Parts: sequence; C-alpha cells; structure tokens
Amino acid sequence: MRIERIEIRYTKMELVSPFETSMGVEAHEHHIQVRVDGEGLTGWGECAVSDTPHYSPETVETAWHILRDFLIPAVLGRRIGAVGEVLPLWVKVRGHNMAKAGLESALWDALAKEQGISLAKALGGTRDRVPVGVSVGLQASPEALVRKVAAHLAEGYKRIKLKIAPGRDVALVKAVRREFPDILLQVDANSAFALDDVGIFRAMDDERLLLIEQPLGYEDIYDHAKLQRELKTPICLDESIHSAADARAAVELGSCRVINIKPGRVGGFSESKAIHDFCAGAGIPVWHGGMLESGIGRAGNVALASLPNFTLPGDISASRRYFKQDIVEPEFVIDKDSMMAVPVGPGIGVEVLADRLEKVTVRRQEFKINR
Ligand code: OSB
Ligand code: MG
Repeated sequence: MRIERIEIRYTKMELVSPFETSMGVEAHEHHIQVRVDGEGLTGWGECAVSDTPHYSPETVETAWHILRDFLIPAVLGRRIGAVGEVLPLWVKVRGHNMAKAGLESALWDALAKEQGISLAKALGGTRDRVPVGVSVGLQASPEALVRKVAAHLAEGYKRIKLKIAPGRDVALVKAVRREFPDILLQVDANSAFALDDVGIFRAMDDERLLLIEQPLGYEDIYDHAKLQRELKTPICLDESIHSAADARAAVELGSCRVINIKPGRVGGFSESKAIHDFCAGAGIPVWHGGMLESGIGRAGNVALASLPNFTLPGDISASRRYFKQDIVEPEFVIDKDSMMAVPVGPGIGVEVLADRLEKVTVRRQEFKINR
C-alpha cells in the first residue's frame, strides 16, 4: 500500500470515574489517534500517552512533535508491503516509543486490511477470546476499595489488580483478601517504593498474590533482582521494560518472573511480539497491560493478547469501565468467564464512529503527499 495521507488527532475523553494511582489522579484520557490512508484503505492506531510525563517521559505534546517532524515524514508517500519495512526508517529516532507505537499500529491495521485478515491473525494470534481483568485505582478508604472490588466482581471480572502507594499498601491488600479469599488478585505500585521497603512486600508475600507489578524505580532492573530474591511472590515489570533487550536483561538477572507488555511502552506490536517470543522461550508468562485506551487502542490490545504466551489475564476491561461512550462500534464487553472476544473482521475489526471521534477531538493535523 502507498501511504497517501496521515491524520493525527489529540483526543480528550472523560473517564467514568477518576483513576488514582501512586502517580496522581486522572479524570480524562489525553491520547493521540492516528489515521493512515492509502489506495482506499484506512488504518487506525492509538498513541497511549498522557497530558503529564508521570508514567512515561512522553506526553501528547512530545508525541505530536515526534510524529509530525520525524515519524510521519519518514513514511508519507512510501509504498509499504509490511510493517517491518517501516521500522528501519525510524532507527535514528531514539526512544519516543509511544509516538512510534501509535503510527506503527495504524500501519499494522491498514496492512492487515489490505490482506483481508484480522489484526490478531496478522500478529500471530491463536485464540478467539482472551482472559481479562480490571485495574482498580486507589480509593478513599479500605472499605471503599472493598466495595469497588465487589462491584467489579459482580460485573464478571475474575481478576482484580489493586493500585498501591506508600501508606496505602499492605492494609489494602489484607482488607480485600479477607473479604474475597479466593479471587485472582495482584498489585501495581507504579514505581512508588524503594528497596528499603522490602518489609512492606514481605508483609504481603503470604496473601497469594499472582504478582507484584513494578514495585521499584521506573528504569530499574538491578534492585528488582535483589527484591525478587527476598520474595516468593513473582515480581512483574511494567515501566522498566522498553524492549526485548530489557526483557532479556531482567529475566537473566532474575529481576522478575512475569512481564507486562504494553505496545505503547515498547514502541509497537513488532517489539511486543519480540518480547512475547523471547519470554515464551524463557518460560516467562506475559500479560497485556493497559493505558486506559479508547476502542481503537483496545482493539489492538485484544488482538495482541491473543498470542499464545499471554497466559495471565490482561488489563483490558470493557469499554464501559472507562467511558460512558466509546468511539468504536461494537464497544468492548466481557463474557461470563471474564473473557473478551477477539475481533474477527479485517484489521482492528471495529468501526470508528466519525461523529464520536469528532466530539472528543481537541485538535487535528493532516499530512498529504504532493501529487
Ligand atoms: O501501570 O498499568 C499501569 C493506567 C495508566 C498508566 C499505567 C497503568 C495503568 C493501568 C490501567 O493500570 C489499566 C487499564 O487500562 O485498564
Ligand atoms: Mg503497571
């Protein structure tokens, strides 16, 4: 396909309830939606950045800049047969993984549509539904958290992730575990602790957690290895893993026993697959993280999560857990087994609703070839 036109849109979508983590509180999602057109085909991708550099160093503004000035000029007007041809055009751009992933995923969608296959099939997915869970933000009190967890269990979620932060840690885990002795439970600290806090993690080591996600520094691999040696519960890395090379370092050092894959954090689906494949060979289970994506990004997440080594439930919840109204149709739902169906239509397999997208668009820019 020849890339004839690319459009980027800054979208701002209100969450059904504010999401609090150790990094702060978010009431809206600020992302960039990327649209690629050529030869009658349209591909969509989502750049899962934020308006703040609190999870990753990237923001909407840095990703906009990198897309506009480096990534889009490198592909516009080119004839692309496979996404693998695009990545060498970007090798000089260091970092900016979320910006790369937004455009890379739109190209995956367009090229899957060109072949008439689903994105899941194009990526090597092997399953038609994937296990999912829900990520629960910090609440006002342990009692409020228990109520929130109960509500999600009633909605059908069978795996609960609790956000933790200093001073809001062991007591939350114990309160939820006491109330729900048998649920699949895990925690995510978003890098809020230090190695000296090992006592806090020892105190939750007997709570039968599936994993403890990113307890220490957001670039750290070394201290996580020391912490993992002190714990029975598997550590899972999120923030620290930006590439398959990082995954190999973490696994070889013993820094984690599980890895969270987010295409945005690692620069797209191609690198996600490389991490998935490395982990499969190393006996390390992976699961799909989330960045509170709209239906555009979520469709890609579900497709990627259909690869065989995504064995743990993903942070891929129903559209309604995030937004009153999604920008795609059909919206994403879960079934009675806490599973989500993988779209089967060409590419992302969902339709982007033009009027809904327009309503949440803050600004847009179009790039076209000169004929
Ligand atoms: O650390 O997994 C995280 C959301 C924003 C930034 C970081 C994280 C999260 C989540 C949300 O936990 C997961 C979801 O999309 O449901
Ligand atoms: Mg995380």
